[in-house]
Amino acid sequence: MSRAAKVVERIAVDELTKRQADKELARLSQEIARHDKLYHQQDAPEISDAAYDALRQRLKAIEARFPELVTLDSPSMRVAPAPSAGFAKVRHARPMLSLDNAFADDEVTGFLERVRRFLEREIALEADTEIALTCEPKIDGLSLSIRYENGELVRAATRGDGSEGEDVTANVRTLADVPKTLKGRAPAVLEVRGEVYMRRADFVALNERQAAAGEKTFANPRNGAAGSLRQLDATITAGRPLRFFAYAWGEAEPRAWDTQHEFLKRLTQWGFQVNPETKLCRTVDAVLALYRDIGARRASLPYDIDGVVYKVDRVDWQAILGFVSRSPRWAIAHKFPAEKAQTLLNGIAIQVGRTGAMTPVAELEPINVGGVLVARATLHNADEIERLDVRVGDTVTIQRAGDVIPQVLGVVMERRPRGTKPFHFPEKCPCDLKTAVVREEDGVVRRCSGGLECPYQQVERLRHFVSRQSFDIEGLGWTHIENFWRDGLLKQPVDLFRLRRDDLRKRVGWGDQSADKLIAAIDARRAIALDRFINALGIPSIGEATAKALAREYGDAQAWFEAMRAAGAERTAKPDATKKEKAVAEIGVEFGRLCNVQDIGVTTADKIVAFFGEGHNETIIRELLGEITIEPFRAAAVAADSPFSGKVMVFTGTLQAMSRDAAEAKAESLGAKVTGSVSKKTDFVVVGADAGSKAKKAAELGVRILSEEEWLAMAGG
Ligand code: D41
Repeated sequence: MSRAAKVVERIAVDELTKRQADKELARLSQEIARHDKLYHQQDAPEISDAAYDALRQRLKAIEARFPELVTLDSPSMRVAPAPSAGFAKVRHARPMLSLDNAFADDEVTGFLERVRRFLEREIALEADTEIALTCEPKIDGLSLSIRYENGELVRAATRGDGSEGEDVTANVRTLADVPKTLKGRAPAVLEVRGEVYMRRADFVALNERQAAAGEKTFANPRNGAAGSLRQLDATITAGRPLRFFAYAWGEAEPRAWDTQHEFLKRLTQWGFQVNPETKLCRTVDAVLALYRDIGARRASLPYDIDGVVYKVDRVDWQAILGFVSRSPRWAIAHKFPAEKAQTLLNGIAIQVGRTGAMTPVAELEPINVGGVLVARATLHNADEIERLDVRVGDTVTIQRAGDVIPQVLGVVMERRPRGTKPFHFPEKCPCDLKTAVVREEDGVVRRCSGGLECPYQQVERLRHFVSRQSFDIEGLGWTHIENFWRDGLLKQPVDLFRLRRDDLRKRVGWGDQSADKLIAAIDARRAIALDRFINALGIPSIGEATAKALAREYGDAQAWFEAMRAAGAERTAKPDATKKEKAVAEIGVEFGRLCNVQDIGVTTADKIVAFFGEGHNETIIRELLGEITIEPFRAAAVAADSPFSGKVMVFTGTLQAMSRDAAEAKAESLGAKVTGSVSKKTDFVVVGADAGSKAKKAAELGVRILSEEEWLAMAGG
């Protein structure tokens, strides 16, 4: 700071001359902008919050005295960005509609017939009038609405529930495909809608970078795009290879186009990217031929698509057709079927999970399935291998549908080479201990009996411990855990809280900053909610939902520990009862109480008390309690008057508006009980994209099925 500035600063606001005030405002603006940047973008503030507030207060006081000196770019005109409170909500001026799906050709024919009949009835369309359709590849990304006023980008929002999305303006401004200013003449107000996506090659490269840095990798380009866009720090988004195809408008004032294809042309003139595969088709035959052509070239396109969208080209007809619930009558998405492919089975590997469950995994000659390189597929379990008679060296048919793990459907018997041998499930764990494999009495699962000693289980348990639903340690990736485990830094959960900055910063690829960041992320989790803590323990059969039910029932950690010990003692005294009613009535109060918790029966109750009966588990918990505090369970306020109150719900398939986790949490907050499988007791099944057997089962049982849109509407957005 210069001497002169210092002198000015000492002058009370009341005594400043206008000239001095002008100078002082310029200086303050600059200072505030510099500190904003240090704080928000570099995470490296130089002054205390109080000192920063003092700068802003002085600026405001001077501006109040000399309003004529307030400039448009004064810090007082900007709202300081919230550091990490998530994204602000934005209401779309026009709702973002969803699309109906067609899978078979006759559903497309049916769609066109409905359109024709509707127009014949409403505007006496003549029978031989052509209804032209714009056909656009359906990009598998995430939809966005970008608002321009007088040609300037003012706001960008995610689709959200269609009515309200999240403000991602700062992030969207970093996309090269999105013009900040529209080229040429532009409407006074224009909302451009389209899809943010990532090219497959860019996605693979991003994942490689992420993995090398020990950061989270993404399952597919769509998740990569979503994860990259939804960054609170827009500088991270700026470094990600995001692209944008524009395809629709929301509010448009004035609208100077009469057809969709004309609008697409305008988009390119304004500076947007429009998918080059888009075609105008005049007959059903032309539409279906295009669908097959694009389908055949699907894998060689540089980005993922999951169908072709057909739109009635004329805007006046679109307006007459209108929409039903939230889908336009004038558009439909013709989806591609789940992709299948044949490839060579090079080997069968055995994966060991945190509870020792062993899953056979097919190691495949890598093959492109619907645009994604598949090198592994699940074989589910030993029985499945036997049923399919899959042998190493076989050519197998695999299938990939949406987000689900690819699976082996069967063997191409004609192509079986000579000399193959039936697969024998190993009798020893693949870990160094070579412990025996046991087959569970009641099922098909085989387990390594090594328990806590098995290195695979140790690593998996640690991964579970830090995972998002458990301790949720930010920035501690899977590769880190394996490396820390190998180097002896992390063997038991408690070691996490004993990691020292010095152990980290000395590691290859680490420095002071990354070490501090991880230590801070760990410290941030030294207080944890009871349900997360229970989940983190990784008790067999206890997942997120059951952990929550237990937390709700017992309230705080001490009460839960004591109840579990008492239940264990009761069970040891009466080990025979296995029927629930009998167990509840006869074994004892605490064991009975445990059996009555949601989703828990005698088998699960036994697993819980067995867990507490193991001395080393008691030790693990005791040590953890020396490092962390467990917060009592706080029930989310439950709305008693919601349509889901007291109902049993299942979510299946991929949801668009929110993650499955978030949707389930929302349902619970509305008083629903969320379960994983469909039965006669289920009240609602919410079906997202690519839903499989659960949706089918719901239909068979006559359970009420809700689309994502219906669910959102009933849940109040
Ligand atoms: O490529 C796409 N994913 C795409 C999505 C597209 N080319 N056009 C679309 N058009 C619409 C309407 C007709 C409603 C304006 C869409 C979507 N909607 C859409 N994407 C996700 C939900 C709806």
